[in-house]
Amino acid sequence: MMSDTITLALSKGRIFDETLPLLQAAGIEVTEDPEKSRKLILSTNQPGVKVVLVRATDVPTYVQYGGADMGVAGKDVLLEHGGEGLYQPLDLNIARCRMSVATQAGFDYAGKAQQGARIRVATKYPAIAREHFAHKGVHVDIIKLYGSMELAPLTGLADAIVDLVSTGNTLRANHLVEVEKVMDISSRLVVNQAALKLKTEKVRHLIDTFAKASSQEENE
Ligand code: PRT
Ligand code: MG
Repeated sequence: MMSDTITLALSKGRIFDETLPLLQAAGIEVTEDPEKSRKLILSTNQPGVKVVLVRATDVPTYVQYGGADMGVAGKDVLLEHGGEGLYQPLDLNIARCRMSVATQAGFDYAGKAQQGARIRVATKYPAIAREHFAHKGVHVDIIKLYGSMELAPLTGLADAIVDLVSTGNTLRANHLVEVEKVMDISSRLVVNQAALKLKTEKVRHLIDTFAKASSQEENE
């Protein structure tokens, strides 16, 4: 990417939508609607700022290798990626939800997830799940899934799932209950280490503006 341009990696959907007000606070207006166009590189009203659209799980990778100078990624995604080569200056407090353990309503989670016991957990988040159960001293067989995790306890594939919960509607619709919160989740700003050195002024300005804009929202 051109060295006088700042590229920001965002994923379509809630992260894009909730980052827009932060960009606006920095005077940046994205001039194309990602839901109406197939373009993956979006211009803004500022010639020196571009947005690239990538899958949520690819944001850390783009920023790590300099495919983008900055990005916005969920704590879930960052913990699974490992955060290597990323400067993480700011919790933006957007796209909030929680990581939780869920089971079928009749499952005796408290009884089964005891120290020294063994349970089967299906999840898209193996690193987070592994760390959670290791901390509790529970042996865990992790089954990695890429979607429709709610099916796993219903079909007998696993005793429990570890997944993101927001309203709880998805769990309720599938007769699952949230039995334990693993952690609160929000999205963070991530910055490429080289961009921080080579484009210090522009990067710092954006970090400062986002910091003010996101804490203002928090205080409202
Ligand atoms: O959807 P896609 O496969 O394209 O990619 P993605 O799921 O990785 O992206 P996206 O945009 O859905 O999520 C991006 C980030 O938003 C995640 O990494 C989280 O940090 C954050 N976030 C906040 C959420 C949610 N809330 C959320 N509710 N991500 C996913 N969900 C899903 C959850 O997995 C579950 O299927 O929504 C469902 C639960 O919602 P409720 O409201 O029914 O409880
Ligand atoms: Mg999704």
